[in-house]
Amino acid sequence: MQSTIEIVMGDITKIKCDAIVNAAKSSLTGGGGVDGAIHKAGGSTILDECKLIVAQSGECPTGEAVITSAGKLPAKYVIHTVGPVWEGGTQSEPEKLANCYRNSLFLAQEHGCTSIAFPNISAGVYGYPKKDAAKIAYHTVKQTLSQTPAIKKVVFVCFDEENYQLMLKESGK
Ligand code: AR6
Repeated sequence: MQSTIEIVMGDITKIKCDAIVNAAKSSLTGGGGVDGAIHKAGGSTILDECKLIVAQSGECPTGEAVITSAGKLPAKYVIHTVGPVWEGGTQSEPEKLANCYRNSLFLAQEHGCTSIAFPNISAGVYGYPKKDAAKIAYHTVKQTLSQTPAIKKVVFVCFDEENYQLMLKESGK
């Protein structure tokens, strides 16, 4: 079966996929934006698991991903990945952002997930130019799906109209 990529507008905490992805910070201590929304809706077990991961393995480097349960959310897992802070494109931000999508897909597959939902990683507080972020998000996922045959459905969950339109454009729709 061919994998599908959906682009929707909405709140990722409401999405019923095996895994939803969080745009976290390296300390995995929660924050604003989608990170805040996920911890608020999911409850304290997610933060407890994040603290355990940091205690055992240290902070999560930019571009890497770790997995926890999803607490009270409809998803089974939350994959926490750390997007790059935009610094003008001089700090390998495109490669780091692509790694977020790749590593999240691989981690989801390792945990038996068949569906995964992504927010627009780095396109908020971290200041990544939205059009460039959308391009990397869509095309990295499309390319990586050939290496993650277990993943049958990817949903890009956009929180605002601008990101939604940019993602649709990248998808050719
Ligand atoms: N569902 C889907 N997308 C959302 C939601 C939601 N409930 N809420 C916000 N977004 P951001 P970043 C969108 O700032 O740029 C945190 O404080 C938002 O509109 O959440 O990677 C972390 O702790 C934007 O398009 O993440 C880090 O310190 C996208 O999610 C830092 O922010 C990402 O915006 C990470 O910054």
